[in-house]
Amino acid sequence: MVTTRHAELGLSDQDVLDMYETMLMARRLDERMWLLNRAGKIPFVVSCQGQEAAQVGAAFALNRQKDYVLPYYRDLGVVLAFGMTPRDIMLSGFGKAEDPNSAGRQMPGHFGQKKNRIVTGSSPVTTQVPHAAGIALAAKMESNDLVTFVTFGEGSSNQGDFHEGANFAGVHKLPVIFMCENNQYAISVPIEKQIACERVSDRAVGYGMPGFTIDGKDPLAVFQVVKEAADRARNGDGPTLIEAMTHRITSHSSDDDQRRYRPEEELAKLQEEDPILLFKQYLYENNLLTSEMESEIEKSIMKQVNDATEYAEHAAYPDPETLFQFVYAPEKQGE
Ligand SMILES: Cc1ncc(C[n+]2csc(CCOP(=O)(O)OP(=O)(O)O)c2C)c(N)n1
Ligand SMILES: [Mg+2]
Repeated sequence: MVTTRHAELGLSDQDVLDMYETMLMARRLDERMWLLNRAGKIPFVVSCQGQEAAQVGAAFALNRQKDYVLPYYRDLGVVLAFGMTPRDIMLSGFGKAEDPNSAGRQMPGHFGQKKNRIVTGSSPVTTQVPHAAGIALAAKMESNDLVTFVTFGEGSSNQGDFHEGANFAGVHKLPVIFMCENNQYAISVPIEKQIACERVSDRAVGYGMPGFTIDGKDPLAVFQVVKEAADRARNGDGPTLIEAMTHRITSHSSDDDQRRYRPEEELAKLQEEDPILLFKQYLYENNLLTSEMESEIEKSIMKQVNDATEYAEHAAYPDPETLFQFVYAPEKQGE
């Protein structure tokens, strides 16, 4: 009998189909956001495209009923896997009152949803890293069997917050998984102008934790290394630094044009590096997906994307009366 890679990792056929659907949902929502932006309907997009395998592979390796995630702005795949809905995502894109992240205050990509243990982040990159260490410290002090999972770009791994958070987690052996989504650009700055060492994962040794660089185009490779990191964290063996190598398919954001700084040949090759197409190939090769199933999945996803767009476009904006909500503590009676 031939064993498949996913079966060896303890994943069922349905698990990998669920992974694929989540990746595809992230992609289709993202593509819709660009259309809406170019049509002048939503102000801003920051994309997950090219990084879905790293995000979904990692999220599936966590305990999605218990663990805490501290995503960065590209992590649509992570937050969908942790329970955000297409409507939630679109409500955020349109800045509507029902947006679960910030009730329409924040730019899209600032994910946060208490019920799904998605911890809100700030616009200054990497501030989520010390927060992940802090939540892991609380979990350890309370003997709470949870892991925190925090992501960031490779450019952001040069910020002080990364080094402080990683050092603290290493010293105190905290249950944190640090995952750098290395898409090899920080806006227009290429990797060779960002770091002096060869790999971001080389930094792990300085903080007393294991470090791994893996193919972030392969959700199964990411699943495996994140699962092992989560097992170590739950066993009291401390944090892990993972570097998932990815490609950024789109411009940095809807306010950027990557054709001005990335060579044409590099952009032309992105199709070959597309994790959705690569994973689809795996599913076909292992007879898990047929063309009928593929078109059913595609249809069902587009139905949800259309529903979410329609719902969010017609939803109410926040009432201006609520402007100061979540900014100042409410005035107490009699003061
Ligand atoms: C502290 C801080 N400096 C600069 C910025 C502006 N900024 C936003 S995203 C970004 C690039 C980050 O690149 P990287 O960490 O590689 O993530 P990527 O966008 O490539 O996924 C910069 C410089 C910011 N938000 N915060
Ligand atoms: Mg980057």
